[in-house]
Amino acid sequence: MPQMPFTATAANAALMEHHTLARGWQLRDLFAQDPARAQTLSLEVAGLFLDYSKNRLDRSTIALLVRLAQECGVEKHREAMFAGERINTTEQRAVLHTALRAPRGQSLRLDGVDINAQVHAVLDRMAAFSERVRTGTWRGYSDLPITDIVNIGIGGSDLGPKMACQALRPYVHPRLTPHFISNADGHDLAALLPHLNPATTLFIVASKTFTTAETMMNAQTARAWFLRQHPHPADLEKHFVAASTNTEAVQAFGIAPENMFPFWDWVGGRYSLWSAIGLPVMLAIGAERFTHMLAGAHALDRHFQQAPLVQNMPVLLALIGIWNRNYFHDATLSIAPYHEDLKHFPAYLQQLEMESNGKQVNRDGVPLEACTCPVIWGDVGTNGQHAYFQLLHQGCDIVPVDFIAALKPSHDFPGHHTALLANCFAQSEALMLGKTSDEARNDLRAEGKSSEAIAALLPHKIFPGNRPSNTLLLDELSPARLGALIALYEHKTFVQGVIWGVNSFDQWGVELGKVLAKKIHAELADASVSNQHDSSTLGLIARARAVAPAKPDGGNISRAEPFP
Ligand code: G6Q
Repeated sequence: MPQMPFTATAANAALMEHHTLARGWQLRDLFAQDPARAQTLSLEVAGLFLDYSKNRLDRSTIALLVRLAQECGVEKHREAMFAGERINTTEQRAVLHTALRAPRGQSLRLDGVDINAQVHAVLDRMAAFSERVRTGTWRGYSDLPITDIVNIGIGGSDLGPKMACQALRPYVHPRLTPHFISNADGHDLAALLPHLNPATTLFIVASKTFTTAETMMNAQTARAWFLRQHPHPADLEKHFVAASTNTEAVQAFGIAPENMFPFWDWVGGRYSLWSAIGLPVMLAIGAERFTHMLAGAHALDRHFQQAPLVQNMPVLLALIGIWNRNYFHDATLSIAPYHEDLKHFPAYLQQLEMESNGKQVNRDGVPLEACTCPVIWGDVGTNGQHAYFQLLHQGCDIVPVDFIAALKPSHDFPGHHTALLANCFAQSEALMLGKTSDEARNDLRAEGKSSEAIAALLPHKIFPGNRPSNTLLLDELSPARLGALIALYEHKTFVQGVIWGVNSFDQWGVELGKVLAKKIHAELADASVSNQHDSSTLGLIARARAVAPAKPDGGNISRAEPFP
């Protein structure tokens, strides 16, 4: 049966009508009319507290949005995902990242294979390896323990582990420093390698396909650097391991099967943190804490599967996003973690949501009428306040915000954390309340300004308010809470994908990027190659050739001198 767009549901018609009322609501009035508003429009799950009361909605809006989710078959699709149906239809793949965090012994078979046993066998190997590295029994070629871990991967093979290692940095083993190299741009490797001792460095080549150009280039450069300083290929095995699904390519690179940690095609790149791609995280925080992260995510999985839609945190987060995007037409969503350790979280969500739901056709390939994923962006508070928050308060576009904070800090410097939380709460309050002309005038009078000064300044001091936000509070930023937080957004993304009608698990735009540059790369590397291009592209190629005459790519890392 062809897929029905959400715009054709009865719930959408009711929501459109409801929106004609809701768009006139003022949040400050809604709060004044209902003292229990925050209590009604909030919930707590797996150590995460979500207050969604500062959105332009009420309980009747939520009821209609839940109807929308039901009419779009969210429950049926959710069951299909957890059961291992091939819901990634363009690649004919199951989508089972939830199986990666299911406790040992849960029965889950895919094509007759017990994937729970497979998952735990790899987790056990990762744990044993991590234990050896962390205790120092895994030694480099000069019999010294490992001090630096360099993850070479990109996209889904980079953003998750990089975000998690930063988020959990208080838990990182004191002898180990994780590094992440992703870009084709050699500047990153050139800056890092001179600071590394090859004898105590472990490289993880992380690539699901083991064919991604950037990763392969960086891995080859790292390998060449290692061999230049220690010309003993037999010792590579002490310093290079892989996380991949492609055994042949890993072996061809020269990494032995026992140093490869596998995963499976039913794990999407951006959902792979929980698999062998999480190896740098496990090395950094230890297998036990990694298990806590998995358990936090699993707690959220169970909640997502079992809680009624109206009390289901990822479903609510998704529906609020749909309300903002498709009814209020807000084109972006800002992520504002008030926690320095979550500084890579906006970039992680950017990939999760935009790569999953940045689509223009539905699962049947039919062009969509309604908009899909908003632009996701953001940075940590309070830094954002001193930069782009101006636009959030007084700009022409309304930008919904997800504020994220942890109640307990992991440091004990007096005053800092209270100030941080105060800023976080004050921003969402100010965005919601705004400042009326009367309030602004009173403030200016209280400052002793003259009538002329008040008249001149007043328009600048008015804040429209009524700007929506969610606030997510974690009791602390522990491995378990981080796991729950990530799973929350994964399932939010899934629910939105179902309602928009897209396949959230393919990424043809990424595949395009993987082939596009090849033609021009050949022309830059070999002046005798020329293809047809527009005049702009030809001009750019000519400029690049004029500065750096074409030469075979060998990678120039002359700054990477041997460790003294
Ligand atoms: C994620 C995408 C993409 C992918 C990278 C790296 O969902 O598919 O970001 O993770 O392109 O791919 P490899 O892991 O295969 O190197």
